[in-house]
Amino acid sequence: MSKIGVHSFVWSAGSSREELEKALISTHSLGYKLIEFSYLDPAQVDVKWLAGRIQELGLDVAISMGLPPEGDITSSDAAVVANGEAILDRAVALVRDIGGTKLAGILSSAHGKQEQALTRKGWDTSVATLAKVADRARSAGVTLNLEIVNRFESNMLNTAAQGLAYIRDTGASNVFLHLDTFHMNIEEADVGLAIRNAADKIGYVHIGESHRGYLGTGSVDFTGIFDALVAIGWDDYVTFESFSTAIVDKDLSLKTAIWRNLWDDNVALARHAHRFIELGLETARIKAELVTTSHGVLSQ
Ligand SMILES: [Mn+2]
Repeated sequence: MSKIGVHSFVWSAGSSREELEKALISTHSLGYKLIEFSYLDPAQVDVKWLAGRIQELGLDVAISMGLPPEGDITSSDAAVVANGEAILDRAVALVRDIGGTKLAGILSSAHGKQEQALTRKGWDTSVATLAKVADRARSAGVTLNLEIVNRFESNMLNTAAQGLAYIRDTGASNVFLHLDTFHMNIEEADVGLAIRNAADKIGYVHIGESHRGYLGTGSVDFTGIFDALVAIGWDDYVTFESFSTAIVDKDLSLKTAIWRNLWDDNVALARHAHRFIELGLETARIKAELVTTSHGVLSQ
């Protein structure tokens, strides 16, 4: 069985109890095993209640976030870096309190288009800061999964290879890559090869189409991706991520440039995505078996 998750923004960008409950029920009833939430402010959301509902439904949970400009840990301003470190610590605490183990997203730099190239000093500041957060995250049982995003959303980690170099520099054992097929489709020379090359450091995977809508209706090479995931023995979550103007999170919709309506019916979308991912992985497994099995041509 494949472990398939869904980002809560497929359901709603709201964080009222009613909206969260609806997102949980929809996730569960369509057969998804994990729900991913963008960072939720514990001052606004009853985290204890939410953790209880997640557990009652037998779901897993992940939290994702992107650092804001005022919390950019590549900054030369120590106050900005300290703010970013505190934001990351709060997110780690939320993952722990909500019953999860994975913090994902853009954790090493600000999320958004930058006007300047990253400097060596910026890289080093980020590595040193994230290593400290990782140390504390370890005692909370939380891994940090660095989302590799395209050039328009960060000036830091745009390819899996860059992410591997960053992880090496942190020296931390609980820092991994969070790969996303939408971003990889833009930046990687070969998405399948990139997955194979990063195999032992992949911690989390987003499945998204090139226009962020229905899977299979854009230009992402899902055959190559599912083949690679099967080849590396990936047995952890792949999470469906899709955005449309039908559901708008003020901050994230602007940063990810969601200007078009790719769908209105989120139930139809999510049902299709689950079937698409499950069948894609199953087909890749059958292919892998076929090319390694030598059923005889000889009759008895
Ligand atoms: Mn993503």
